Amino acid sequence: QLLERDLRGALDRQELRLHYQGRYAVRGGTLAGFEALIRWQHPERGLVPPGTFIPVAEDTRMILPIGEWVLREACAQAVRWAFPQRGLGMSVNVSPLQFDLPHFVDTVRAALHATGLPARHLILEITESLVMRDLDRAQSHVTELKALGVQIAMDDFGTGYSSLSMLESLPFDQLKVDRSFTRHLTTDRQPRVTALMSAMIQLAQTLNMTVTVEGVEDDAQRDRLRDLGCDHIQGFLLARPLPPEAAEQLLPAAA
Ligand code: G
Ligand code: G
Ligand code: MN
Ligand code: NA
Repeated sequence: QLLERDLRGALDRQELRLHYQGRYAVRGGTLAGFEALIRWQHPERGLVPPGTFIPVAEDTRMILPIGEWVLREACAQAVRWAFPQRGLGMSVNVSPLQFDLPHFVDTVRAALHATGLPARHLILEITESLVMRDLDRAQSHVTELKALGVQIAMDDFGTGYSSLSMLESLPFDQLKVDRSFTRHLTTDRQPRVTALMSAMIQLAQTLNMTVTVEGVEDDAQRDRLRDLGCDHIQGFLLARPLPPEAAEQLLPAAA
C-alpha cells in the first residue's frame, strides 16, 4: 500500500521522472509536440506507472506538489529541446484537483517565467471530472490561461460524464479522443466506431479545435483517421512514451 510519505519521499529524493510521447500530424507525419507522462523510479519496485500512484497522490493531495514539479520539469525540457525554434508544443496532464486551486494560474505563470518557455508552447490537458464542480472557476482559469497564451486541451474525450457541457462552456484549443475508441477502428465494431470518430472529428473542427486521436497502434487505424480528416495522432505506432534521452532522438532539425 502506497502512502503519502512514500510519495513525499519520492518527490524529495527525486525519484519521479517524465517520459515523453510524440504527437504527430496524421498528414505528413511531422512531429507536433510531446506529451509528458510521469513515472516513479522506485528503488525496489522499479519503474512504477502512474495508474498505480496518481490515484493515491490525488487522495492525499500530494498531486499538488507533484503536479507543480511536472509542470516545471516539462517546461524546462521544452526549453532545453528548443521547442520555440522548432515550433513544438509540450502537453502536460493537469489533475482536476490542481486545476481547481485558486492559485493554479499563478503556478503556471511561475513555471513559464522560471523556465523561459513562451506560453504558446505549453498545452494543459484537463479531463472532465466530478471534482471540477466549480465551473465558474474553471471558466475563469481557462480565460486567464488563454490570455497568457497557454493552450488548453480536453483529454480522454468521449469517456466521461459531461464532455459536451464542458465543451459548451470552455473554449478548448485541442480535443484528445480517448484511445478506447481507436482499437475498434479495426475490429468488427468498426462501422459504429468510425461513425463516432467522424462525428468527434467534425465536432472538434466545427468548434475550431485541433483534434488528436490517441492510442494509434497500426497503419490501418492511421489510414482510417487520415481519411476521416483527423489532425494529429498519438500512439505506439508513432512513438511510445520514452525517457528523455530516447525522446530527444525524435526531434527534427531546428528551424
Ligand atoms: O503513461 P500512462 O499511459 O501509464 O498514464 C496513465 C494515466 O496517468 C493517464 O491517464 C495520464 O493522463 C496520467 N498521467 C500521466 N502523467 C501524469 C501527470 O503528470 N499528471 C497527472 N495528473 N496525470 C498523469
Ligand atoms: O489519459 P492520457 O491520454 O493522458 O493517457 C496516456 C496513456 O496512454 C499513457 O499511459 C500511455 O502510455 C498510453 N498510451 C499511449 N499510446 C498508446 C497506445 O498506442 N496504445 C495503448 N494501449 N496505450 C497507449
Ligand atoms: Mn493526456
Ligand atoms: Na487520453
